[in-house]
Order: sequence, then C-alpha cells, then structure tokens
Amino acid sequence: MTPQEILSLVKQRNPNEPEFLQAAEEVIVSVWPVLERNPEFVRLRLLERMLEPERLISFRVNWLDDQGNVQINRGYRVQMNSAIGPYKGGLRFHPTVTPSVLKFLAFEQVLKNALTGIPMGGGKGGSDFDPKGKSDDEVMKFCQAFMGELARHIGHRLDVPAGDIGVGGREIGYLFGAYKKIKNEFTGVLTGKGIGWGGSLIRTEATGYGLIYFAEYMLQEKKDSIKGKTCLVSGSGNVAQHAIEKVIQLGGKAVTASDSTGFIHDEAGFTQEKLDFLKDLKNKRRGRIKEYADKYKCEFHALAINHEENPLWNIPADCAFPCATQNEINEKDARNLLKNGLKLLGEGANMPTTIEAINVLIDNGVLYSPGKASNAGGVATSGLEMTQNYMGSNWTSDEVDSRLHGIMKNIHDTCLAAAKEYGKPGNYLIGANIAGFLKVAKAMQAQGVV
Ligand code: NDP
Ligand code: 2IT
Repeated sequence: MTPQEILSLVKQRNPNEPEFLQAAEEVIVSVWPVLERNPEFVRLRLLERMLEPERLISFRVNWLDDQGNVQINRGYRVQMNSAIGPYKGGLRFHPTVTPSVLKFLAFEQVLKNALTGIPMGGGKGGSDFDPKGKSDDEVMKFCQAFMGELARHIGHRLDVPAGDIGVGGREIGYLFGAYKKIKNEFTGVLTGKGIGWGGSLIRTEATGYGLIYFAEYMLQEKKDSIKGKTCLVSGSGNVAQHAIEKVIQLGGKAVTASDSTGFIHDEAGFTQEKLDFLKDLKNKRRGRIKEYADKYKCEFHALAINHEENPLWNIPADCAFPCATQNEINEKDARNLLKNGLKLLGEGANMPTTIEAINVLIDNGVLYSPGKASNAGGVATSGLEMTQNYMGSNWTSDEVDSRLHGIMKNIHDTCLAAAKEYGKPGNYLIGANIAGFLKVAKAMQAQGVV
C-alpha cells in the first residue's frame, strides 16, 4: 500500500466530497511514516477505519416560520469515532452544510480531541438552516424541531454536541431546553451552556484565547512574543472576537475582522472598547461589519464573489489568524502574506488554509499551526464543562483559564515532540496529525475489530 492507494480508495468511496477528501489527504500523507513503522496498524486497517464514520445520521427537519409557511431543512450528526471517549463536537447551522463538510469536520475533531488529553471521541453535526434574517422565535422553533430528532441519538455519556458556525449561546439554550423537555432529565448533554445552568466559565472565550496562547508558545520557542505584533484576524464571530481580545491583552495589535460581506481594516488597531462594539454588533444586533467601519472611520472592503485572492491577506502583518471558515486562504493569499513578511499563521477556524497554501508557508519557514492543534482550546474547555457537570460543581474562571493554558502548552509540546521523533522538527502539522492519530490508533488496536 502507498498513501496514494489509500487516498484513491477513499476517493472511490466518497465521490463528490471535496472537503472530506482534502482533510483525509492531509492526514494520510502526514501519518504515513507511522504506518511504515507499525505494520500491525496497516494489517488492522486502522487509518481506513478512522476515515469511515461509525454512524452518519441524516434527518428531515420541518418547522413553521413566522408567516405560517412550512419550512424544510436537513439535519445531520456524524458520529465519527468513539475509541477514546463519547462522541464530542459542535453543531453548525449554515446553508453550506453538507455531509462532506460535516465529515471533514468530524474527522478533524477525532484527532483534535485526542490531542487535548481529555477522553473524548469525535463527532460533528448541524443543518443547512440559515439563522441569518430569522427572528428569535423562528430560531427557537427550528432548534426544537431539530432536537426533536437529534435527541434520540445523543446523551451525556454517548454524544455531546456544542456550538460551531451559526450555533452560539442562544441556539444552545433552545436546544438544551428542547432536549430536557423530551428526555425529562437534566444532564450535561450539550456544552457551551449558560453560566447558571451547567455552563463553564471561559467556554465562550476558550477557542480564541487558546489560539493566542498557542501562538504565544510557538513564538516563545523562537524567543519572541506577540507583544507589539501586527495581527490579521478574519471572521467576527465567537473565535475571532476572543482571539482579538487576547491579542489586545497580550500587547499585540489586531487590525482586521471580517464577515461574509467583507472586511474592515483598522490601522490604529482594536481596543477593548472597539471590540465591545463589535461584540454587540455581531452577537446582539446581528448586523454587518461595515457598521464598524462607519463608526470608527476606517476602511471597509466588500468581498467580491469568486475572488481569486482576498485582499485581507495582502495587508502587511507579522501574524495571521484565520477564524471564519474553511479554505479562506489559498496559495495566492499565502504568497501575499509571505511577501509582506509574515512570521506566524495560527488557524482558529477548521481547515481555513488549502493544502497548497500550507506548503508555501511551511516551505518558507513561517510558523504554522493547524486548527486541530491551535483551536483545540474550545473543545478542551467543553471537556472541562463535562467534567464539572459529572462532578456537579463549578470551577472559577481562574481555575478553568489556568487549565486551558496547561492544555494548550501540552498540545504544543506534544506536536513538537512527535514532529521531532518522525524527523520533521518544528513541523506542527505533521506533529499534530501523528500525535492525534497514534492515540486513537492504539485505542482501536486494543479494542479489537469492532
Ligand atoms: P460564528 O458563527 O460565531 O462566526 C463565524 C464568522 O465567520 C462570522 O463572522 C461569519 O460571517 C464568518 N463566516 C462563516 N462562514 C463564512 C463563509 N462561508 N464566508 C465568509 N465568512 C464566513 O462561528 P465561530 O466563530 O464559532 O467559528 C468560526 C470557525 O472556527 C469555524 O471554522 C469553526 O468550525 C471554528 N471553530 C469554532 C469553535 C468554537 O468553539 N466555536 C472551536 C473550534 C473551531 P457572518 O457573520 O456574515 O455569517
Ligand atoms: O470545532 C470545534 O472544535 C468546535 N466547534 C467545538 C466543539 C465542542 O464540542 O466544543
């Protein structure tokens, strides 16, 4: 067997699933040296088994909009791998949600969760429902209809969903209320819950904060720090907001944010007051990013449809933190970043950088961290929320934040150690894929062919 043979098998079995094949290819190539050293892993077909969801649930979601019209959406849950713990991973509500997107996310989640050191398997779910422009009542009715089916497939020891794109505190509240009503029990079946009804302090902040902690550890390796660095951030949702917040707190300068309509470039940099405006705009008023540019008199660039390069990534900066969605940085963007002197790219989103773009960055010595390592603080803190729920107690924010620091440092060091062991020192991509894969593979090996 060669990596190409496995990849062509996976292609045959999953035609028309470009996102899933992209995530699969990256991992197949990275973990190949592990298979060469472990013929037993090859005989047991562990990598191929990991690329096959344990279960993929697809269901119809019907609900009534405010005008009384019947709406039809598709709901999914991909239960990818439960070798090291209950399925765990977010729910995405976005019109671009397909089985391919959810399978790529679920596959990455398996390896990411393994890296956290917390016993969690991997899953992902969601719907093609678009929360944009919907009233609160419509979002509630949709969440209730969605949970009406999902409730049969999840549970606090079985599968614990959380948020992702389009699913934040409001949606988790409605989903949790619906689950509790259907099952007549109060358990930690979802994470990202509100403080006061089972949620953990710092969960909301954890992905963005963890991303910047991870970047700081990468820079420390080079006797450097984020202080004084100009940072590009994309997105303006949960991950982007808290990445910007931590950059500000550590003395860096975040100069951009974006949404699906375009991006703002604020040369003076975000302050906490400006960020509070953005949070209110995006989380409460659910408005467009241009309002920020109007208020603070900075540049707004509307994003062209089918753009070949995104001008956001052509702004001179030391660090880049893509925090919106998959494939937002292509090879051209990577070359622009490089030309302008980029030192570090930390992925906050899942798979925001294409394989070609990653190769450009790594080959030219940019410090690059894959999302499955640098955005793992979110799911890790979900794991801490589960632990608090099982124990029936709540930790302080200092307690959770210090654990988050420890987890990000541990992931960082684990990636470096695995990369070194396999002859690719400093390569966080290969290190993350190998370390995550090894943990899951050993558990599957021990548990037999099931
Ligand atoms: P949110 O829904 O809070 O924010 C998403 C942001 O990205 C919004 O600004 C949105 O713009 C923009 N965006 C989404 N899709 C597109 C698109 N197709 N084109 C352009 N812009 C887009 O999501 P999160 O911040 O939670 O998630 C962002 C990324 O981080 C995702 O890749 C997610 O998988 C990943 N992630 C999230 C974690 C979490 O804990 N929430 C944990 C780990 C990773 P608009 O407002 O116009 O929709
Ligand atoms: O991609 C991710 O890691 C998330 N969306 C968070 C998942 C979780 O279960 O907290």
